[in-house]
Amino acid sequence: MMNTFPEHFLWGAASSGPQLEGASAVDGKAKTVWDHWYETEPDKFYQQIGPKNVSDFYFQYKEDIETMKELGFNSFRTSISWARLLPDGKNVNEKAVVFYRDVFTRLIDNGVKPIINLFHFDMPYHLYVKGGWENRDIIHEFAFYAKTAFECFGDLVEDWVTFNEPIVPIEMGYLNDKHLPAVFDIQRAFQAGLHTMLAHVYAVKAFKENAYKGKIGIILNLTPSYPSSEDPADQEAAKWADVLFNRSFLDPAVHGTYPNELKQFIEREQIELDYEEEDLVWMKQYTVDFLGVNYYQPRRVQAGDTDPAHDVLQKYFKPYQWPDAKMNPHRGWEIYEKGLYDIAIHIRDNYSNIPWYVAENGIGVEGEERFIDNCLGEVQDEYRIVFMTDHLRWLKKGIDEGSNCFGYHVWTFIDNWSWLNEYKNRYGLVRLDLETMERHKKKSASWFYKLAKRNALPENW
Ligand code: BGP
Repeated sequence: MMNTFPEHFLWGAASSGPQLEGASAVDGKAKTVWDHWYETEPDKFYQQIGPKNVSDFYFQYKEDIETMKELGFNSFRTSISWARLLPDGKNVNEKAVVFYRDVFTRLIDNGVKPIINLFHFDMPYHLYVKGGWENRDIIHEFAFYAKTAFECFGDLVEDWVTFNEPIVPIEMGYLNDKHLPAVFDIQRAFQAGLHTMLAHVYAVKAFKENAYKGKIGIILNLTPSYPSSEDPADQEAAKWADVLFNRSFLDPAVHGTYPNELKQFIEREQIELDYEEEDLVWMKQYTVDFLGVNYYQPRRVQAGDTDPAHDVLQKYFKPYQWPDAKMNPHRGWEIYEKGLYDIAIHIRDNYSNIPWYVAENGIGVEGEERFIDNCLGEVQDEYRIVFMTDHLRWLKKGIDEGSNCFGYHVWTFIDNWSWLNEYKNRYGLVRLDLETMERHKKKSASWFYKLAKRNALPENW
């Protein structure tokens, strides 16, 4: 049928340990960089809400998993907390094993396939103080953690992800002040980025060499780069934005090599990178089985400045505000549904049509209590339904034209804590009452149920 998705299409939501679990100082979990940052600079956090007791999944997961079933989910992605599973980096925390095993077992028993990610921005603090991604030791620390997770949960989990948006801690921490270490240093950014990629490669190697069952992939935030005009200088700018922000992780993960343009950039900017020859051998050999793509917004760019004041990237491209852009004013992100189709076709044509899924797509809205219907007591989030429908239409077109997409996950299930905005913008299909930690389904929850159960867009319901 025209608006029906492929058989066994995955429907569900994405979240992460640090944004959903809470209990950040409970049952032996060690501190992450976020716990540390909040302890030292709480003013940096919106309304001073820190990571400690977010969304309460650690205590309410049994009921929450029942709710997932009521929403029609057949899959759910979250992450294991490295600092919970291996508080000192070496010894397994049995309480974490019990918790995660029960979560995964209940998901499976409720017909919800767990897709389990190993890293969602939550570096253990004891590793951060040793240099975090800048210290080569992190590669082996991460591979050890990955192997521990495969050993502890490999009988339950068959769909593994190494990283969510590995570029974000680099971009936001080494070229911005939104994640720690909050510096602007292109040399450090590239070294940390290379170590992140190698940590991924050595984790995939551990997975394949030990022949664990299932598949392993990576989740990237692919932002298609659109030039502001036909002018060759603007076109060139879009190419650089794509090389730096998409291909820097996409090419090595899928093709096993870095793009030549990235090597040119490194030479031109005189960036010195430490690595070992065999790293590149393993990178070539241990590519991913599948890709997750987080898509919220496109990147619009124009030609850069010849002599930028301090931001070296501005030589290559500058942001461009398209006057016709439809914006989500709460997040300041452009809404451009066709971007999802462009991604689908790009993966089909340039990335061997590798199996992929939409691992995050959603809309964050401030002040959602405005939309609570007094009789129903339910947030009437029509805008979220429209947002998902419009993106799904473009996704469907990409699938119809042969792109190998196997699922769609909305960000998110229950309103989550966010890195930069805490609970300012709400993304969930289910509303979280911050006072009581009670959950209330929004209108989009019953809409999502129909979508998932009929495996089709609304015209076929
Ligand atoms: C993605 C992250 C998520 C989530 C989402 C929404 O980039 O993977 O962790 O936070 O963005 O963004 P935000 O919370 O900043 O509004």
